[in-house]
Amino acid sequence: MTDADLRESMLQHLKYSLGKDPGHAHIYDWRVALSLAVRDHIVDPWFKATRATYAGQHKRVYYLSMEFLIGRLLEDAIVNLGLLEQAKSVFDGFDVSFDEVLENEPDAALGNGGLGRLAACFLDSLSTVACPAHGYGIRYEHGLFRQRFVDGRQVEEPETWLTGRHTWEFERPECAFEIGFGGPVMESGRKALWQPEERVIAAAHDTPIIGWRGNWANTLRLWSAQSTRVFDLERFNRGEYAAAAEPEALARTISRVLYPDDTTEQGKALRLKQEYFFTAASLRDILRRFLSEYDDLRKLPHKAAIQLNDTHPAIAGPELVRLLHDEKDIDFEDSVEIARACLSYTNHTLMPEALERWSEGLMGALLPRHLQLIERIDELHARQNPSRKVTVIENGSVKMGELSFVMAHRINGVSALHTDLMKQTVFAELNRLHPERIVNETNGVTPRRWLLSCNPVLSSLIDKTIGNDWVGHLERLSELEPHVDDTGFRDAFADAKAKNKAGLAHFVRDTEGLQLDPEAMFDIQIKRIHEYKRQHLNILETIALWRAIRDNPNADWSPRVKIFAGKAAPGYVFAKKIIHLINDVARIINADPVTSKLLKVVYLPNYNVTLAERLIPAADLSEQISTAGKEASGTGNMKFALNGALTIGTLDGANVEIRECVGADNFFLFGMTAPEVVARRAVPDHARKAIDASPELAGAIADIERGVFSPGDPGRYADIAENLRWSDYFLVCSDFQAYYDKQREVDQVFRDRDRWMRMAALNTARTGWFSSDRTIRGYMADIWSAHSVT
Ligand code: 26Q
Repeated sequence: MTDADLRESMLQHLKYSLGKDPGHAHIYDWRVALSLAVRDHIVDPWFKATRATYAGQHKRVYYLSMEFLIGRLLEDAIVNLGLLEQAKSVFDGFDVSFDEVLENEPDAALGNGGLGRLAACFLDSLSTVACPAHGYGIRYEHGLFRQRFVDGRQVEEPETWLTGRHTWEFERPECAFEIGFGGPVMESGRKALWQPEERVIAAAHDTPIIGWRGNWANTLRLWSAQSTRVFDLERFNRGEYAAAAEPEALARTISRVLYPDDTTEQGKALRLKQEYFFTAASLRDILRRFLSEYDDLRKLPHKAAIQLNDTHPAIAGPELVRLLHDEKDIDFEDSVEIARACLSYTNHTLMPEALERWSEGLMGALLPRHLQLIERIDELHARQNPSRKVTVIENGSVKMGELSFVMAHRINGVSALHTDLMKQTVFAELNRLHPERIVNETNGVTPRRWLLSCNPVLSSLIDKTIGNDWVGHLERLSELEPHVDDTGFRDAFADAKAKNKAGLAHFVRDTEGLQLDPEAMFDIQIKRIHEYKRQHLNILETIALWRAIRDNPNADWSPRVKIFAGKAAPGYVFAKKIIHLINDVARIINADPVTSKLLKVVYLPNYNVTLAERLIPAADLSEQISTAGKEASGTGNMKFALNGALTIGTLDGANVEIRECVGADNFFLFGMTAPEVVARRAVPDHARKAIDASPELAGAIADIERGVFSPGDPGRYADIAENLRWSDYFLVCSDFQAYYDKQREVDQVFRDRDRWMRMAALNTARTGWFSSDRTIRGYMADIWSAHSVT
């Protein structure tokens, strides 16, 4: 496709799809016109892929996820189709900025964090490796809330990604299913007949997902909820306008908004409705597609692999059994076997409070037939495994992790450490019964978005050095390794980093009005705010460093910029306090004339995929400092390392494997290991002991308590200080000194810029294994028995 073709196609869309004359077109119009022109180029490979899958009767993968944190799609599609140069030159021809056009696209923020972003990377990789697949999820009207700060406090605002035209999707009015809730279960002979009392329609919306080089495209099918009744004309005619629209509004609430919690908001009926709504619609769609080609449902496992992204779609187990047994008359035990052979489950957390449970009361009220089936699944499992006692239902609640486990033929963790801990802790008993079921599939990230597009300067250096094959074969980055000894390469690598840092400094100046020294170390922690992720450890170290600089301003300090970004769940009071504290600390430190050349603190609001794409390429240091044993994997850690940032981190999640890949010399390790964490917690007064042993920590906490960062309101952070002193479950105090000391070592190394750049370049050269293409190939081989179509 030439520049002229793209230009022509875009002008056609501007005129005929948008009804705009180029002279009157706004950035929005250009963006939509370009998106539609690009989308046209996805349709043919998309059809080709669908036809090839039908023709070859290939097995399909179905990825069920409550969240797909996609971000923007335009640049991704352009890059994957190889149209970047053409698109740039088209806009050079008009007086329109291509960057502004790209930036006009809203982020599709249909996810909370890591789990949702992983699903989005998997979609990219499934298409890249030409694995026939569908993503299934919810078409939320409102994605994750927008975050603002008012006097340093987080304020949430609704997100509105669908106000303009959603250029990527195709509505499928013909593809709709009725989904039922509540009502009684009748007995008719030996058959159970569920008669739901409430019904909503799940309507399909398809987005094609194009893979690298445009060879294959899969479908992301998102369901939106609609009323079975349009509106009540009789009531309307009586003048009851609001009441007339009520049934419609009620049905739509199901797909109205993403739950903004990334642990579990226990027991919310609407959340359970969302889970069943999209899972049931997806399964009906899967069976419809299977039955359009085959007639023996017992063969379903040969043609469909259904992956549950965490327990959120766990109701798929009983629902599939219900469809097979109640509706297709297959024997109960056979139905369970068939369902299990199709289903597999990915676990993303071991924290007990984050494991989903639903009360039998709520489950029975909304999904009465499923509750019965879960009881039978429990009985069957007990009968087949009489020696041991594990049940899905316990003390009046349904444990979704156990349900997913017993209904899945494979259960996977997301990093080596996490999978081991899973075997030893939450699923120890079930693992003894079914030792073949648990496997590890270490997470990965798509190199298209997380290196090629977000870091064009580094990408072109890599292209020049080893050619451009690495984008589809990331392990080829290892070919950079011999060049790391070449000063010319190291200088070019350092230049790329410097350019990205200068870009970020401009951005921060424009958006926050803050001047950053681009020579300073950019030290970045970006992720959801959680006590286990320990942003408060980072800010305590920042305070301690500030105090040390003030005590000795003329010592040989390494200038640093501490950058934070991330959202807190609206109901997570402690996390919101941490945000407030960081903002307060930033205000005081940035205004200190003694230290301001050496230390700055920035909290960027509204962290999202797009902001991550800007920050990660500009990082020198990546903060991955969770309490060991708590972070299942992390994926930000991989993106930073790939983009040539060094990690300061604990032996947690995938940090362990990253360190093995890059080499211990190129990773700043500190802190307790997972078993040491368990032992330390048993030490009485562990926090007080750690504070007593560290004057730096004691000083930092005392400053917080004296109101140094909240003048006039010294009690503002009393609860944080108290938590640190008296409970400190996440062992911030116990790890503090090791962290502080390691940071001073980081300072030392950063002063030797050439040594630092060598380490940074080795991080890029040695992290090719963390491509999500590798992860997807692992799932295909170990879990799905699926194959690429070539
Ligand atoms: C569940 C029920 C009710 C309300 C909310 C939720 C909910 C929503 C999102 C529970 C959990 C999540 C998200 C979890 C998550 O993002 N986990 C992260 O998954 C990543 C991908 O595997 C890992 O890298 C991270 O370590 C893990 O924290």
